[in-house]
Amino acid sequence: MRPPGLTLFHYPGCMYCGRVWAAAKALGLDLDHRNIWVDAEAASSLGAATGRQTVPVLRIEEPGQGERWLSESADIVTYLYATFGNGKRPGLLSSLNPQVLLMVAAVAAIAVDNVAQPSWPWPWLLPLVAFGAMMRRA
Ligand SMILES: N[C@@H](CCC(=O)N[C@@H](CS)C(=O)NCC(=O)O)C(=O)O
Repeated sequence: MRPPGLTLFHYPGCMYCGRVWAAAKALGLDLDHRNIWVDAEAASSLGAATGRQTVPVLRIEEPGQGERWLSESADIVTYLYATFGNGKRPGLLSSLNPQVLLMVAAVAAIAVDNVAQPSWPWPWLLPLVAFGAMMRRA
């Protein structure tokens, strides 16, 4: 379902946006979204509201209450679960900080690479898979 009044400001390849997309998918939300790389009007309203071009940012428009701009992927995920979760809790992909996830995957790859000394660098698929998971719908 498309929740009325919510718009996600994002751009492609943004790891932190991937975290929000993962939460939205888990909750069955089809968030309205604006890519600030191609939508100059979105970029300028984001800049005017937050003073930055950092994404993700969720614009929340509530009838009679104006609009609110929610930055920080973790806060957006918390808001989505609190509003639409019906008691559900965020899954691993949306709870983990993407940079931590990538670092853990890279350390695991180095460890496997050192221990198993494989002839083909398959352990490096780990960070690639982690990165791909975060980029979904980015
Ligand atoms: N702590 C923020 C980090 C957001 C962040 O670093 N976003 C990157 C893209 S993934 C960004 O917009 N960088 C460009 C900028 O800050 O101008 C969050 O969790 O939302």
